[in-house]
Amino acid sequence: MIVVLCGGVGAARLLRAWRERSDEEMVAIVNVGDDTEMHGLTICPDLDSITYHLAGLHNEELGWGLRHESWRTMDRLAELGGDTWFRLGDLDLATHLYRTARLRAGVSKSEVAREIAERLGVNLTLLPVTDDPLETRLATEVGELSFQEYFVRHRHSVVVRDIWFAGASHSRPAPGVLDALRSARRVVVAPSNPLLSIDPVLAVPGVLDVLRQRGDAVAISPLVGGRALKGPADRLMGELGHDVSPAGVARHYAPWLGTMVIDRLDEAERPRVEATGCDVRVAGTLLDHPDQVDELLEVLA
Ligand code: FO1
Repeated sequence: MIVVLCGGVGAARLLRAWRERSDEEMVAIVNVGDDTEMHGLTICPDLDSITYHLAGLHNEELGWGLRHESWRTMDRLAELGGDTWFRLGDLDLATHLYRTARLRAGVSKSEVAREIAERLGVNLTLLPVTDDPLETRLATEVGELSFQEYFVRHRHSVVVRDIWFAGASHSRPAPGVLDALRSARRVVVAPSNPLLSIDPVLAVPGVLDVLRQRGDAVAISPLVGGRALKGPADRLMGELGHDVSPAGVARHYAPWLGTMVIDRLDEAERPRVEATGCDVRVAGTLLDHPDQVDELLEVLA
């Protein structure tokens, strides 16, 4: 069995490519620090991004949400003077309505994620890293923000001074998370934002211990040619004093990382990454060509 530590879209694309090429059992352990409440509804963007991608229902242009989406509810809400900076599509709303009702009925987030994935025909196990409250918070130049206020409302363009995961220290791993991490043939860290997507997963007590004991996790660098594949990882790493390079990511993961996969474009970075103490593999990591995907999956396998 393969376990993948996941944020949103970058992880979703990797899982989709992998699922298309392999029958091996896969467990995605998913960040919940981006989860939010809007209009009384519980939204889990990373769980939903992965579910929608694997179901083939994702919205390619937006990079989030569902394809063939419409926005009549948001338009109406705007007419009423409601808050519409975080846009919930008419179809996507069904997911949030379903999830919120189930949570209110006392069902756990992980069970609801399983139900939604099953109904949409997703054939891998999706586990939110915890069922307990865990919220990514950011200290920024405009004050303290939730993840979605930073990411969507401020378009991740304000300077960040600190990041923390409220509730993490009291949270428990969701059922199955630690067992999957212990028994996996391979643990892979998706090319997700290290500070915003992977760190909240690592902040759940028990996760880091298993990764340290194993010492063999394989991470794919989310930085290629000094830039993030998507989102603000490059900017954020610089703002928070990290080296904005695969070596900076490897150093951040160093206490538990076994192997770092860097993109062919960054081959010259190999010695700097190796100096952090991990093995290095070089492959095309952009998942934009079938041959590259095959090669990357071979490296990860
Ligand atoms: N991203 C945006 O840029 N604007 C939005 O209005 C927005 C709404 C939204 C609603 C549901 C959902 O599951 C995701 C949504 N996202 C939106 C994406 C989300 O903010 C981020 O992509 C992830 O949290 C980062 O992984």
